[in-house]
Amino acid sequence: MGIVNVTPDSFSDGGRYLDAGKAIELGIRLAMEGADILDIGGESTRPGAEPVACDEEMRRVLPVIRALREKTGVLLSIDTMKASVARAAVEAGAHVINDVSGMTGDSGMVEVAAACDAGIVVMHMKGTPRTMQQQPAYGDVAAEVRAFLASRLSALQEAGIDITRVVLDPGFGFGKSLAHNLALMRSLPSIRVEGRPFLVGVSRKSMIGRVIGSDDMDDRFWPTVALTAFAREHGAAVVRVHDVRPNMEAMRMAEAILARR
Ligand code: HH2
Repeated sequence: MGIVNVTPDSFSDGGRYLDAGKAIELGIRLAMEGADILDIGGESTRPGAEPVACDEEMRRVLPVIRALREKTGVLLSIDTMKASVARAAVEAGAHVINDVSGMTGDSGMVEVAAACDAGIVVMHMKGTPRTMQQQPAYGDVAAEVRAFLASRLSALQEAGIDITRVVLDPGFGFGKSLAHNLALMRSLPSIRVEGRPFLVGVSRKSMIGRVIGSDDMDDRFWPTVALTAFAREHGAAVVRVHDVRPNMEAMRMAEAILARR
């Protein structure tokens, strides 16, 4: 899954693709590099990020979705916590709804998901982007994340959603310390629920900067690739990344070793 951030303030590429033309070019390039899915977002979820108004979020993402639907053959995902943005994005051609609040942030989101046949990414987050990194605390982080994902899966099922549409995401960096993120990565196989596949999003995240002791975004490129291979080996079906080609190749290598493609 290649990341297309149509935002001024994303943590690693804010402002670079705010212009629709630049975002579309990026999406086309990532598709050519081998992305199977493009994740298009118009609101940063970095720690402390300010919320974006619904109209503005739609203004950013809808033209990009429409153009990428026309110009690429890959699946398109809308990265949003707002039901109205998700609905408009699906109408514009998005195939997947990726909601970092696990469909808890907007009371209308489950209804939107139930009314269409889009794929769904359910992610765990503790708190909101504004507050989530203020000393997150857990008893057993893996058990708590698993319990949340299981409860969301049940809620979606109760709303009439076929859970084979759902991909689960532990939410790396969303209300988690470095120790929590590392524990979750180690525990991936044990937090699987109902056999649903995992999406892992660690690309360029600060957990990498902390381990390698650098704040430079460029220094996070290779550790991201290493994490992709690790995540694939431990059961991730989708990795959400800024740099598609090297991460896709890392996945292919892990798959060749595991011979389970
Ligand atoms: N991470 C980010 C955004 N959306 N969605 C899922 N499912 N999983 C993730 O780990 C995830 C996500 C944050 O990364 P990015 O889009 O690069 O930054 P920003 O939120 O600042 O735009």
